[in-house]
Amino acid sequence: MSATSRQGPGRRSLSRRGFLAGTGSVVGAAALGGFSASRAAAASRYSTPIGNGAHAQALVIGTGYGGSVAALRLAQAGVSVEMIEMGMAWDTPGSDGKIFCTLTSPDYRSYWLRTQTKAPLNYFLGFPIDRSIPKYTGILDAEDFAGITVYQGRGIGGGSLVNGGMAVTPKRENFSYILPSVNADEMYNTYYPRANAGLGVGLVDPTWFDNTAWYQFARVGRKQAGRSGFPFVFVPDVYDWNYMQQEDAGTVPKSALGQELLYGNNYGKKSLQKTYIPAALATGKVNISPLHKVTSVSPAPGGGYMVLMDQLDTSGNVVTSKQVTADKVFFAAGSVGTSKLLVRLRDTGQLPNLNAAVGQGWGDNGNIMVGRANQIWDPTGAKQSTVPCGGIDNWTAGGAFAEVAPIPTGIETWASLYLAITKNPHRAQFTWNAATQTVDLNWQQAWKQDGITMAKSIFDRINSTEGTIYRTDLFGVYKIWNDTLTYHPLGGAVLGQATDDYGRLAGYQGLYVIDGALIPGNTTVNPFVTITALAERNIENIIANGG
Ligand code: FAE
Repeated sequence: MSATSRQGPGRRSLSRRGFLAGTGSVVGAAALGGFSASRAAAASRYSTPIGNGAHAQALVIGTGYGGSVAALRLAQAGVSVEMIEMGMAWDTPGSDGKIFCTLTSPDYRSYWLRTQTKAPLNYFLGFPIDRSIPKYTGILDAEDFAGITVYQGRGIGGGSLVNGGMAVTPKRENFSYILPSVNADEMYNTYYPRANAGLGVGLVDPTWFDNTAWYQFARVGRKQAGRSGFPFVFVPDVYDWNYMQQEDAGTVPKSALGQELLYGNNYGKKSLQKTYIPAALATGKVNISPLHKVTSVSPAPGGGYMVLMDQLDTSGNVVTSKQVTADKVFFAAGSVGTSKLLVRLRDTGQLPNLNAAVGQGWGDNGNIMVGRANQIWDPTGAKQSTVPCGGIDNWTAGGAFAEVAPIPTGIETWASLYLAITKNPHRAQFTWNAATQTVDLNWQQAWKQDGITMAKSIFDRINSTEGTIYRTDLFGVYKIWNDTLTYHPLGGAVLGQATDDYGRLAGYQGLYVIDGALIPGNTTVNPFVTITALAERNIENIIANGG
């Protein structure tokens, strides 16, 4: 049954009883078992795009973490939900029999409407490695702003399709820095555990870690961190660790051990396509429309909201435009997507009552990448799992938490690669540019220097202890730091500023933000567990209060 109806607003109220009745199912059933059946159901659901003129009780823009939590919990409370996703469904294999391509052979599926790849690690031994690809609605968007490239996932599942799956709950003592107005007790007692369970978070088996060739690179990272006096912590992940051990044993097709990184994962990763989304679809109250891009939201004459969207083909052309109505609209288009939409809608007159905080408080989670050249007796291994599982914690003393990342090229590189999350204090703002009809972001590349300084608090010391140097051949010619990107956009519609303390947008009833845009720029660790937990907290309050 389609989630769409034409009956008009207010058919069912959101009720606490309905919400509570449904909450138990996602964690056990969807996160851990019944995956194939759910996936099959999901595939058939994706093929019913929303009709022009349709009415939805709740419309969710985007299918990443915030959107998936919202859809599931609303549906469990009895609300019909239409999810609108600009990217593809990613449920159909290509001619190679695989849904996703590998890191080392990126093809048309790799990038969102680009004619050349834009790999974060774009040089090797000083040579550029980007290559031409056909323009296609691929899975990874490298969205360029003046001072930074923001990587984002495109498709049903949002960032969960492309990310490393590192599922880190921040240290409790850092929580007031991340979300100062949110009750930490509630988050750590209820919503972080709920998010971790719903996402299927787990840890690598330490005995296997200690022995497998696939994590030699991480063991080198641990040894060197220890020799310089830094704590090394295991980082949980949503990858199915048992599956990875079977990959190692050669009994199942490889994904983490088969160079699948950045452009999707065919087997072992529990993306949202295996957890929250099938659970939402299993309620029978959720419909998803892939390749539909929301372009406008404005008050509808009879109440509720009018939502305009373009249906795209796989070259990015508009096939048709649709106009639908919805009682309530949830912005879950990601930090950048939600911020761009809201800023444009406010400043072009569709949602003029949105306040001045919309567009502000955007940060890069302090992302900085760097490589080190190891001594000849410290090889990092030709075999490298694409799933990082450990990090170096120097947050309190130096403002940096650095993950030991793989370089899964299949050859020995003697390189150690890191993604550092730093306490970079700079925050940027999105603004509407009437001349170019675009939303600009005023981030400056020079601001990354603060993050570099913090990352150096770890790596200068390790280099000194080990007698090693930085690699200069991975991000350009004689370029040490990758200071041009982020994988972790956060903010732009900050909780308690652009919205109330639960994501209700100021100025309008029935409009909500429920994604990374709520978080003001930094989570001290990788962000998606916090985005999920905050969404769980906010949607519970929204449902309990009838919206
Ligand atoms: P997100 O997941 O980005 O979902 C937004 C969705 O909205 C996307 O599917 C968009 O296509 C869609 N959308 C946007 N605009 C529109 C529109 N106008 N109409 C319709 N649909 C639209 O948002 N985080 C971690 O915690 N651990 C990691 O290991 C990690 N690794 C990462 C690696 C990479 C390469 C990348 C790109 C990100 C990584 N992240 C990681 C970040 C994480 O994926 C990101 O914080 C979350 O996905 C953000 O969740 P949201 O719900 O905010």
